[in-house]
Amino acid sequence: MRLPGMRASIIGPVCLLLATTSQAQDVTQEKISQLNAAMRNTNGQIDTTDVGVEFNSSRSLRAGPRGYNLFEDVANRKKFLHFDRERVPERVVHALGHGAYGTFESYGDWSNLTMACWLQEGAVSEVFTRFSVVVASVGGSESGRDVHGFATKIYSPCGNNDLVGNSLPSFFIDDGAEFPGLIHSVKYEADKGFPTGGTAHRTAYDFFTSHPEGSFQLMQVLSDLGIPRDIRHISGNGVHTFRFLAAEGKSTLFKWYWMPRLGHRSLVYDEATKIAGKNNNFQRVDLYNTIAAGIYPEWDLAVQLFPDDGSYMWNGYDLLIPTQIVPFEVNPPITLGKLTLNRNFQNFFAEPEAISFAPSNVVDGISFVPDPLLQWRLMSYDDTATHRHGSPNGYTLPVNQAVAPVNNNYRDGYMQPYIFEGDSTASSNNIGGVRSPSDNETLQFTAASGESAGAGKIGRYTSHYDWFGQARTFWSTMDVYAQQHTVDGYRFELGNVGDAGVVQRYIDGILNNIDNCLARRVAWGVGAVLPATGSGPVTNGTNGTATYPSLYPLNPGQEDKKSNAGLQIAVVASDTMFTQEDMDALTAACSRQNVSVVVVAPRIGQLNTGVEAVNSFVTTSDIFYDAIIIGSLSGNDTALDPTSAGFVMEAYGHGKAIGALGSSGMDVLQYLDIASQPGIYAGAASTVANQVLDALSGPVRFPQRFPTDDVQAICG
Ligand code: HDD
Repeated sequence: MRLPGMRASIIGPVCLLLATTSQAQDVTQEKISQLNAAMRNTNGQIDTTDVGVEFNSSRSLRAGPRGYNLFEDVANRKKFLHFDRERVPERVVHALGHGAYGTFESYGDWSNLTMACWLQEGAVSEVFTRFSVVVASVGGSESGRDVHGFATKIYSPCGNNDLVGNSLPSFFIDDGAEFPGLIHSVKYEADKGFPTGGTAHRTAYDFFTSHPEGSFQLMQVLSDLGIPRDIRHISGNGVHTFRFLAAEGKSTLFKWYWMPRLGHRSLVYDEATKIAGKNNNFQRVDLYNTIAAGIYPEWDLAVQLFPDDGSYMWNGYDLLIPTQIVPFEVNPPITLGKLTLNRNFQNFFAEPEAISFAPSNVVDGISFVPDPLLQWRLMSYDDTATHRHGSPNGYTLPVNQAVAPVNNNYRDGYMQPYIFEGDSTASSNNIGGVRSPSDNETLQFTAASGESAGAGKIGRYTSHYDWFGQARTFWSTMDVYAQQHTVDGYRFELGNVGDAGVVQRYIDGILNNIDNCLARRVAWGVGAVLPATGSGPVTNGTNGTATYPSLYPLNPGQEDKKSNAGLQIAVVASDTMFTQEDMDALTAACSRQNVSVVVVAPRIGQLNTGVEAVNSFVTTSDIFYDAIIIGSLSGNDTALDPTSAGFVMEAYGHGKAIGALGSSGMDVLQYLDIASQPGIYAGAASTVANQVLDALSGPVRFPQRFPTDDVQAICG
């Protein structure tokens, strides 16, 4: 398997000894049995109170058919008492999320690196992955521009191991003490209650202006990487450096990544905002439906390795700074195993909502480094889970339970579900309670052997490094279309900040330190003062600014050919447009690549042509499809009705592949005045289907159609 943006030769050893299907079934069954023990099936059962007394909960107890309700309706009062408390606090960040179960399979024996049991030869573990967006509350839009969370709980035989990462490889701040301030600033403004779910406002940019270390992260969010099509096409990034511990305590530092086998796909901003309004659940629908259809997304677990000499430095890269990354081109990752998501949850509240992750949940063989962002995370997640579950016993909820045995003296507390036998409640003891492991039975939570606990004078330290360098590298790596989208991203955000002082400070203090032309273009678009030409660095491709293709996997040609599995193509039809024969030809070509063909017409149901329309122009919209095909027109028609034409032209404006079928195809495209543009195809159904499918796995979009700045005029 080649990773995006990498040469085959830099891939590390991939032992293809894949776990057998039966092993995967066993670990899945083990977790399912645990979940089943908690399942309740009320289908067809008689309604009862919570103490098992049958009653008709749909009618009030009243003093006669026209009389007052009686206080004595104790059963219904109890029902309300429960209903009024059905909501638990939403997560303070990453509140909006969804997820699925699956498996993790180790590609081989990684005992040279780590004792972690889920990374040994043939190891297969059940997992649950939750995807999320950071800022929006529950009920917000999954498609809004934001970092996406990618948290995986590995129910391994040696205990739960959580990998809690994001869709982007760096972060906004480098010290966890600033996290509450960061989150306060990006959430709605305290005195107004808006905007919810976005950073295009004053407090956010005031924070960003005074935190230049986050300039690289923010640029990534404002590029198309900040608006992924769905979560099957994002990567997961651990961001920090972590520590592997092998036998004898040998320490190797690592950074981890989930590399999507489907490649990366993103929206364009106009689509993202429209999807947010028309179906704010688009991403969870995509995951749920593809898994239900047997199209399982997969990611490779890749790690970059760094020798641990106690300095936490590698080739000039500071491994304790989470705002900075180590490009794959300078430290190629190796792939250790594969994550597959293959099973939908059964109950949204009890599973994706009730699950709680913590980067501190690691097994023997994985440990931490003194990165001050990570160190605060090691405390914050369990704390917030305790608040959210209203109890420290959240780890006993079925979705959180380890499949490994859990034996300890964590006793009592709100909603303790277990009845522990015996009188011993202390470790260690001599009267028959839990037994303490001997030193050679566990190494957990130890650092590299010989490392000292302290590293200098006690103090509150600020790191000083080249805050703008990696943002500049990212900027230089994007092609001109991606740069234009990112400029528009800055313009949208700064154009909504509403405080000219903050806007100017961001342009002069941050953007102009990254690239003078970028700063001038953004300033031009938002009516700010343009920084003087040459007052900031200029990256024009000739002055040696590094570019690393792996940083921007959306550039055309940067990835391996993408799989189209789970994508959707809309066919525009009507009572006189499109034939069943063409439908059969399209379906035959598309189903080979697991792509759905959805017929959209003025009304749902069977059309006069015999074709079945599953969506109408009222129930759906072009933004939900990856490409559009126009059915053949009957007779000598060449003109599309305005609704169909609007449907096609919006997709055209979003850079999507467009096909037109039959002898009318080319005429219709000429009528729409798009016939000579890239990504436009006309002809027989099977030919057009293959051209559109090729476009979807190749360039994906045709950004040449998007308007671009006159860079020469703005930057000189
Ligand atoms: Fe965090 C949730 C990822 C920094 C404190 N974080 C949360 C989730 C993800 C991340 C994916 C959602 C988990 C879920 O689905 O339940 N967070 C990250 C990454 C970070 C990061 C990749 C930087 C590398 N986070 C970070 C810091 C702090 C927190 C610095 C605090 C010091 N994060 C939290 C939290 C949350 C959380 C407040 C809210 C809900 C939860 O934990 O369970 O504890």
